[in-house]
Amino acid sequence: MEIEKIVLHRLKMPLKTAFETSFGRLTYKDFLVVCVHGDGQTGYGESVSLPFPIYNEETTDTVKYMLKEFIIPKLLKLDGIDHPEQLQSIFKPIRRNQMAKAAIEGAVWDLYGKKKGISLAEALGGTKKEIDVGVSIGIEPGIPEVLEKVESFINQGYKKIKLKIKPGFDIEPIAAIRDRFGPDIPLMADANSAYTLKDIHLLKQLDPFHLMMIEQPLAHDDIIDHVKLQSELSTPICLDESIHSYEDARKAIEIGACKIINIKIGRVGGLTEAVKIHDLCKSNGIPVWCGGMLEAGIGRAHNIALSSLDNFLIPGDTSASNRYWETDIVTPEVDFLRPGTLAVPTGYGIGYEINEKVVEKYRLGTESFSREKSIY
Ligand code: OSB
Ligand code: MG
Repeated sequence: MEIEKIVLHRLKMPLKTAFETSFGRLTYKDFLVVCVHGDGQTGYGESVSLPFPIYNEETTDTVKYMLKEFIIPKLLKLDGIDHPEQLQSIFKPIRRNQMAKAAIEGAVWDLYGKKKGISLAEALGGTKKEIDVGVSIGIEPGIPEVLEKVESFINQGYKKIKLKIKPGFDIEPIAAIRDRFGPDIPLMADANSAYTLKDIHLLKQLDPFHLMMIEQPLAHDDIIDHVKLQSELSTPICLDESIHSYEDARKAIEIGACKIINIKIGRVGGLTEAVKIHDLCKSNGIPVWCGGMLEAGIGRAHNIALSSLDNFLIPGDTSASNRYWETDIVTPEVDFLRPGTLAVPTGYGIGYEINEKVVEKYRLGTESFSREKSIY
């Protein structure tokens, strides 16, 4: 595969409704669409970082900086690559910056699928034809608003309801959901690191609600304290923020820090690493699911392809485009095949076309980098 030209579009898309977590409130998504041109085809990737370093240390500006200064020059120097897996060794001298690496790696995987004439799901080893999906509900002003949202998403058919919690907004909303919708709705909580071990007694109060799991209750960089917490809780712990690599996952599993792992392609540096973590979890009997970063359509398409691997046993956060967007940047938009189920596309690569009109509508700027010269 020749990599001849790389184009970055910067987009700012307003969310239909604000999304609040324990670390902050988001009203728009600011991201990069990465286009990798080679052999007459174009592969697409999307940066999943947030505009602020509140989920991890990266931001859309740091992603852009890393791409421009270090990652793109490395790729344009190559004589071509045979397989996207080779990017891992090419990126190795660059520490961390997982979301920057993943944005371009995703585009190269798409290009690879297109060139081979296979879907991205097939290229990754996925076998599922359809995937079940859930939805993530942000912190709402009050319990009535939470109940209203839960009801609406259940009616739409979503197969997992994930509620963001934080100290002062945890036991009560969970109790209210169970009270109203019963013990059988698939319900989980995501704390985004809002608690410490001092809160063990509080977190234990969640056990009677039989949540599917509690996601990332403790610090974003911890696995040790999670072992202690898991030994005291019957609710399974799922790690999100703490897992940046296969090695992180191996250690967390080995010491018993979690029973489930949320895999986000951006957080772990790309699809190759995501598949490795999937395989590791599978061989250890740890179910995984695909997390979300409020992606637009390209990022959603990558998540769907990844979720077609067989150990994605729990519905992920990849909701339909209309959960967040007035109009998405792909066509067709990501939509249900049946309520709560998305089809895994069979077209080449990501299997969605780019809606250039929508990209243009939300575009703040474009930069192009080619083999001969870089135009800033
Ligand atoms: O912790 O999973 C998270 C969004 C932004 C940052 C972190 C998280 C989230 C979500 C939303 O929960 C998932 C989605 O719908 O994309
Ligand atoms: Mg999370």
